[in-house]
Amino acid sequence: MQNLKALSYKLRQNVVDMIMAGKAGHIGGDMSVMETMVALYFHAMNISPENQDDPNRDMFVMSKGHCVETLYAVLAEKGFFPIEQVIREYSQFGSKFIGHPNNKLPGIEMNSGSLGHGLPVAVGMALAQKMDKRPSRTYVVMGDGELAEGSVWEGAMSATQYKLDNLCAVIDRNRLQISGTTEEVMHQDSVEERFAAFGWNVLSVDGNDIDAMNAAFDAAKDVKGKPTLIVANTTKGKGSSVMENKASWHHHVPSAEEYEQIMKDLKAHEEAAQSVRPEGGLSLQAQQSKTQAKPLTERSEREGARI
Ligand SMILES: Cc1ncc(C[n+]2csc(CCOP(=O)(O)OP(=O)(O)O)c2C)c(N)n1
Ligand SMILES: [Mg+2]
Repeated sequence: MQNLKALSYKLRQNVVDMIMAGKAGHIGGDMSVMETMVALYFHAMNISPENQDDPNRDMFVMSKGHCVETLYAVLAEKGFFPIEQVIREYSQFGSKFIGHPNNKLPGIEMNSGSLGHGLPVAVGMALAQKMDKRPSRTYVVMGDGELAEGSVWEGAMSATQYKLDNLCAVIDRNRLQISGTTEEVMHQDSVEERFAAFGWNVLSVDGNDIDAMNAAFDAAKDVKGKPTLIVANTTKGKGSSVMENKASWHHHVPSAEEYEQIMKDLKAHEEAAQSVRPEGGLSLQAQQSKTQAKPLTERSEREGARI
């Protein structure tokens, strides 16, 4: 039985180690989106190193590509590559583990980082799944600041036009973007009402509650005839008061003292979660994650996304 709450705090520590070693990283949004990513990869999605080229696999797009460190941590835990290799190579000259997702790496379907592109591409993926009559689903994670990009709304319109009930989008609603609050930079309340007006099924949950996220992804699978948006209400920098809710931690490398305090806080959260018995058993995907990852070499690297 795997405790996904404890896992979320363990993986946050891997992200912080990555950012310390690589001397770069979007730490605030990495921390807020962690439960979304753990729920996707260890509960909701049918994806693993074994089926990554199966046309019936679920598709994932990290549209807020600046938070690639959390994606790396989750993919490493699933067995796509060893976490030691990521921490050693992340953001180093010549490395494949760069600061935004690229599809030369196993497990990554789409290059991202230029905000606003993920939803339109995910619409295309979901439409292709429908046209090919596949049982699979497409998931996309966006930031709330990202909603200022007009292409998001073109994607939102197309998704309902084509009745893409196999598409599930998440907004990491941490209420901060690069330079301040989303309401100051480009107001958007209510995200829920806006997407509902575009014809989406909308769920609004505590996005740092792993059980709530798992339940939301389950509920989305039962919806017919329209896509689902999960508004994941989160805290930017979640896990340590050193970084929580501070716009200046959007991109920030902790000092030695900050690092010590953050790791102490994250470990305390992990230990507290470990003392609670998780509900339910270990999912199939979680069991698959136990397989030993082989280091990524030139030969094992993917040649590009195969959709
Ligand atoms: C098209 C585009 N414009 C600007 C940027 C620079 N940028 C990187 S992160 C960011 C803020 C994103 O905020 P949000 O979507 O809320 O992300 P989060 O809070 O989850 O980190 C911006 C403006 C970008 N990556 N792409
Ligand atoms: Mg944000």
